[in-house]
Amino acid sequence: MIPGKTIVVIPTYNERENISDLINRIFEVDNDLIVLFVDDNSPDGTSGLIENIAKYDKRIYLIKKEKEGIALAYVRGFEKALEMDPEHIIQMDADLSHNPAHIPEMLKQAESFDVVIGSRYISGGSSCLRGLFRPCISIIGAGLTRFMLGVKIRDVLSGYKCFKAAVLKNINFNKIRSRGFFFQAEMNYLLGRRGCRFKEIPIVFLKRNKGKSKFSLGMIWEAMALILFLRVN
Ligand SMILES: Nc1nc2c(ncn2[C@@H]2O[C@H](COP(=O)(O)OP(=O)(O)OP(=O)(O)O)[C@@H](O)[C@H]2O)c(=O)[nH]1
Ligand SMILES: [Mg+2]
Repeated sequence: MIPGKTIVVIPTYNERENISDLINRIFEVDNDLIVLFVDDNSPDGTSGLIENIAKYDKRIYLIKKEKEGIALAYVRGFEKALEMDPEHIIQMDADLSHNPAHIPEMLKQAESFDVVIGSRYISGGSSCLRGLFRPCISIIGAGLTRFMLGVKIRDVLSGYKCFKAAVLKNINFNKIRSRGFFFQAEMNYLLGRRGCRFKEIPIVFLKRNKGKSKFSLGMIWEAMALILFLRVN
């Protein structure tokens, strides 16, 4: 791949324990990727660790900012990435739930589609989240979002995606209302309305081994309010 043509945007909040493994695994897959972390001043020192690694590795960038939630971390990351003029922008979580091994297939599919989504809910995909609560919230949330917003994507809340940079340039990020994980669905909705072509590829969503989840009940309320808002508008 041409160096610098794909930028991987990764939001981080208290992910210090996962950063080194994540970086190694990303570059094992593809040496020419650029990785842009967006850290909300994590109390565990995530940004300090990234800065130390970035001193010796020019493929790593960091945005440091105040705590504003995952949606605005993506927005700042996408804005910065677009300034660097890539062909593709990938987004993924820092906790190794999203296996970097899927990146080559994402980039292959991105030659023919505008947005490629790593999907747990198509044939060949799966989620290692156990218990009742989180898997149910995820599956019911995806179903409700699809039904209410008419978005024909099985894993509409997936946080593992690859965009053609050109399609992200057309999004007015000031219009984004989400602050939590519903950002993923809102982006799909906005891009769908702009006629983007989507492709889902199967992924195995792995359970995080280190660090803590930032998922909260408040995010569910926000998602429900936004589904209604977008539906009515
Ligand atoms: N910059 C920034 N990153 C965040 C914020 N909240 C979450 N993240 C990151 O966003 C990614 C997804 O968050 P997770 O806590 O893994 O959420 P989740 O995958 O729904 O929850 P688990 O499955 O339990 O891990 C991770 O890389 C987090 O570090 C935030 O407020 N700001
Ligand atoms: Mg996670």
